[in-house]
Amino acid sequence: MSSQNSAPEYDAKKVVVVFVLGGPGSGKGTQCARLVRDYGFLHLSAGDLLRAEQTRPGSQYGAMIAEYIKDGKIVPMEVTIGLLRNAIQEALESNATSDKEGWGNGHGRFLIDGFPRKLDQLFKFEETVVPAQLTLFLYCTEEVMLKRLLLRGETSGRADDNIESIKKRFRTFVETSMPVVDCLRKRDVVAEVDGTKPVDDVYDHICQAMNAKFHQISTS
Ligand code: UP5
Ligand code: MG
Repeated sequence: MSSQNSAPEYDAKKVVVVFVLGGPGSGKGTQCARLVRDYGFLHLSAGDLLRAEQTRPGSQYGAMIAEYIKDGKIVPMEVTIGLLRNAIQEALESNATSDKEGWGNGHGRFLIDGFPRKLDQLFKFEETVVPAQLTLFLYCTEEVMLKRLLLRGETSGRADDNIESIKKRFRTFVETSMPVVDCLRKRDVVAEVDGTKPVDDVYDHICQAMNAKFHQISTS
């Protein structure tokens, strides 16, 4: 890592990062799946990476991650940033992506979903890994998010899709994660999207923001 010389590890002109933020159940994962299909981005969900690390045999963080996720608390950033950084590096080195548009020769495009969730994570990630070029923020009411998560909880098997954990996740989002969105807003790099609308409408709005930012990037 390049933290010692204070320059980010990747050049933001080559490694394009879009943060996808929003409350629990606002639709981040759903919208990212569509962006992967149409824009040649790789989807890195911080929550998915943490859940995979939690169940990885031999992981020293498994028990800690499980406890944090159930309580809707934010896992220490060293763990999450390490997982994201490894995933970025692997993708850049992988032959699987090298022939895709926007990829190869150290270039890549990443949707970072559900991260950063705390201001210190934002600063550390951009100082040591790479700054993001755009943030998509899905705003949504807690009433709508609660309904979606309880419905998903009937089949998801996620340890945090239950009413106790959901309430904690909402509180953490308002108290700890919204300051990240506010900070990015001051830099004028946030596309605000109404996440309460039907999936297709939300996606149309996201595409407008993506096309405005990355004129030539759509592959569809
Ligand atoms: N759905 C989606 N969009 C819809 C729409 N427009 N209309 C109707 N229904 C819609 O969607 C949720 C559900 O809603 C689905 O059933 C979907 O079909 C439906 P989804 O796209 O999954 O929403 P998403 O925003 O991705 O919800 P998720 O539950 O994944 O959000 P969280 O932010 O809570 O979860 P995440 O996995 O990111 O994090 C989980 C935990 O990991 C955190 O609470 C925290 O403990 C930990 N974590 C960290 O510690 N650090 C990190 O950096 C990241 C996570
Ligand atoms: Mg998700």
